[in-house]
Amino acid sequence: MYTASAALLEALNEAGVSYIFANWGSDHPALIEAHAEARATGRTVPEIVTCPNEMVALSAAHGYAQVSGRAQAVFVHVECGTQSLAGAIHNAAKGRAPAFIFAGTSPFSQAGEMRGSRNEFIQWIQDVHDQRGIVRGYMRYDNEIRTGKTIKQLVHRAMQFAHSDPKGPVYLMGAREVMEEEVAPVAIDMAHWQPLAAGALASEDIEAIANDLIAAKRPLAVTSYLGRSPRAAGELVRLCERIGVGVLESVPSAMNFPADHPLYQGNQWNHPVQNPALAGADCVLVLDSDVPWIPAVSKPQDGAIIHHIDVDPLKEQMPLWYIPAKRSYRAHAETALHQLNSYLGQVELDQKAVKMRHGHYRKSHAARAARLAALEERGGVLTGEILTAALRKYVDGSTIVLNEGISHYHTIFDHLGLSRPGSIFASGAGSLGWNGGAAIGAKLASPGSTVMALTGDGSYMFSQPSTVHWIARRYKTPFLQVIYNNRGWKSPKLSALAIHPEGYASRANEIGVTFDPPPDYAGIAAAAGGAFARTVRTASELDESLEEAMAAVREEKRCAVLDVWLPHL
Ligand SMILES: Cc1ncc(C[n+]2csc(CCOP(=O)(O)OP(=O)(O)O)c2C)c(N)n1
Ligand SMILES: [Mg+2]
Repeated sequence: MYTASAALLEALNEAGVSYIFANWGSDHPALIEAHAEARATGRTVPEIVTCPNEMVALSAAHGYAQVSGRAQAVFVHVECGTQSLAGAIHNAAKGRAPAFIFAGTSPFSQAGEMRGSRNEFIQWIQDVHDQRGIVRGYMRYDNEIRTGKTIKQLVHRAMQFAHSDPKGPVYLMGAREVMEEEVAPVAIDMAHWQPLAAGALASEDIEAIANDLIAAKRPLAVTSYLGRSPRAAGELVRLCERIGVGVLESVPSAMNFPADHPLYQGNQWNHPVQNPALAGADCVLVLDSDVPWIPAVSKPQDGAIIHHIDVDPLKEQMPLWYIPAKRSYRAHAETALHQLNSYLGQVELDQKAVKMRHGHYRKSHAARAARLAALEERGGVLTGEILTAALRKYVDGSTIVLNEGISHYHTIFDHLGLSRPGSIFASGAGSLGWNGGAAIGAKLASPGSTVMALTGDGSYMFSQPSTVHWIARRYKTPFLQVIYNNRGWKSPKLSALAIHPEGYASRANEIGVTFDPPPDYAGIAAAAGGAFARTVRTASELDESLEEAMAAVREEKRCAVLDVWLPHL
């Protein structure tokens, strides 16, 4: 029997989807049957990963896409499962991660008119007015599958949206009767369904940007997510070395520029002070950034010339967004930087000026490196800096780090100091709990890599660790998870104090952000998935615990969770 559901699975296979992160329900009999039939008859279909929680499912697809660039499928149950995707929807949308989401809908017939008609009480209750509306504000594309006859074209159109800049999640829904419909096979030529070609700069724009950079005394590039296309970081290095451009990462969600490069000037988050590199720059090239600076606390000097190249320069998902750019360009960073480098290859540069720019940035880079090294010196207290420096020893050429450290985001970027494209990711968004699912996805996308998920204690709880560690054992995706445990939510406390530094909250003993006594975080993972579990309360326990945890991941191939107690928030 060849149904709409069989066709959907075939389309996913054609689109290169390897995994379906699935949470099944009464809307899915046709898909379950089609998948089982494909398996029994030897047709290739994506592998099903059973996900007891939908947020974890979409986070896994998010992590997979970050590592591989490819959308995977997430199957959820009608509007209920759609809602359970929860904040992972925000993360995939804001983080521009491609993902294909399918949900069934309540059957539209109730007297047995068609195969798939209602036969369970819940199908009346799950009938809602606008299921797609639940996620519409976040999807690059959403549609209802109304017939199985064109289902493959709809899947490939959705995938084209998902993989075209600005990338992101897409949503299709289909009722049971439609998913059961028997259809004739449709042949698809994948050459006609590729993502849009990368956006490039017009030739006069290349010249204008290059000339402003060359004319500047202190040119600076600011970026957040350019490194998601691995070759873009190399192009940025070439550009910066040729002219002497410093690089500042703002709220990075990828490895954008080698941290050990003398032109690297660090990364900024919610630091409540003016960034000196930004203040000193007279020409700023903003490349792929949602928040290049926070103008109320830190911004470029008045009169600085700003050029802005982005896959999404209008920030179409952000109602309020502007920077004082001389010009903004919609282009793929790797392509645009390659164009700029080709142009610069034919231009004679003032080598004295280039040398002076390099000299300035080299000096501030070295001063920063010394400041960071001092923070890693071991005293009695186990800090986030010391923990991260200890972790750095275990990072090799195939390690993928996922950073959901929240108030330790910058500590992790600073003290890991990574330089390989693709070696580190953050969610790129703001709904906590991405790291656990993302670690599963990252490991599935790159089985040969060592995956490290570094998380705040609050973010560990948000990540649904019982589901994550059950999946990780079942599907053999071992990773190291390190909890930066400050016994609660430090960030909301910092937010309150930033606005009300002398208020009642600043003097209160309890403002609802602490977790004392905390759960046995590592024990949750051990119970759910047999993870190696260890709580580290002092600096003296750190090295041995890390050694054992890494051995559990690399040799025993099981997850390890280290709950590391840092100073109380
Ligand atoms: C789903 C979700 N709920 C709530 C928040 C608000 N929030 C931002 S940071 C934070 C605390 C996170 O705690 P933890 O991971 O321990 O990091 P810490 O701030 O302690 O470093 C919270 C609750 C959020 N961003 N996302
Ligand atoms: Mg915390």
